[in-house]
Amino acid sequence: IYDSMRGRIYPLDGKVQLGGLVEYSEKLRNANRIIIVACGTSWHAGLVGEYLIEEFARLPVEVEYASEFRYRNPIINENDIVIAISQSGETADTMAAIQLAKEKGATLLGICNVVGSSIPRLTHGGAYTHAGPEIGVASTKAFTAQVTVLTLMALYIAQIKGTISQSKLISLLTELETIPSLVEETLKTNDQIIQIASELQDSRNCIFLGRGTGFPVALEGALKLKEISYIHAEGYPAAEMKHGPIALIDEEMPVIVIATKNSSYEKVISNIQEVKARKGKVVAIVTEGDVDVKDMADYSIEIPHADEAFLPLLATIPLQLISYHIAVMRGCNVDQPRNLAKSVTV
Ligand code: F1P
Repeated sequence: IYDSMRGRIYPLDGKVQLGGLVEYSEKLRNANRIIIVACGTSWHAGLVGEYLIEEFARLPVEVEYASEFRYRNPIINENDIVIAISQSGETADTMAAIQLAKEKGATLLGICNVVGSSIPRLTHGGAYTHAGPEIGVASTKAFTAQVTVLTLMALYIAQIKGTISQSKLISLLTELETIPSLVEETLKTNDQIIQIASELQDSRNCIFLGRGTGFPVALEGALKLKEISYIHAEGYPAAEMKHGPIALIDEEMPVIVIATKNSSYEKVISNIQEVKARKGKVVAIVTEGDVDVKDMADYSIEIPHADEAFLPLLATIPLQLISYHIAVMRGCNVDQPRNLAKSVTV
């Protein structure tokens, strides 16, 4: 029952339709909670899903590392919906996690890229991301495709639960249609990012900060840098900085901050000031035309304005490009990083 027709959106009449979920609309309406299980980059996409589903559909979501979930004794009920996210559809930990959920009678949905892979066969329904083959080991376009499906899923569940107004839904779906052109716009930052990458290439450590959905994006930015350039990097919710990581900030520490104009903008600005006061080097991802952050940061990368719900789809791109260019400059094999496998099947 996977959607082979792809997710369809109808901005004009304000309806979302995800082929592989239609049959589970009653389950989704009546579910007590959603548990998302995934590993690595897919887990970060799951966190974005949590923020969006809770925001729009007001349904509790837990996001679990499949590699941990499978070995503990988690509470799973028949009214739970368990969503497995996996680019390859073959990750052993994610498969074991949904096997466990199946035994407890939960409804299983999948978000996978590889058509006909094991996870779509193990789950009751779901959606393919149709991102095309990932050539490199590190997941990139699969991440933004997973986030797109999760965004649609959040709006779909909100629609069937009646937790979103028709006018808001229509405005978001209409804007969603413009995202591909905004992505193209964002890719034009590439030359500027090469400059920034050349400044950062010799760093030994790097911190990524974000708030709201900018937080999972920060985690994903840090993971990409670790995976392909072997620079030690950590992502934190910006507000957590004062609870520990701030001790790491000095002139040797680049801090990449998602500082776009959204509901947490003012707070992120004060985080940037805290970093600057300790001589940290700030690279800010900002909304087009924002001169205030530009003046504060050492480097800033402008991305087009979009609704907060779509921030991860745009803000992820400069972070992936930073990692890519740093890895190339350091002579790393970006397609086949050491010690990593495309799908971890053991
Ligand atoms: C999960 C994952 C990837 C990572 C690497 C190892 O894969 O952690 O996110 O980039 O390839 O595996 P998947 O379950 O999404 O296929």
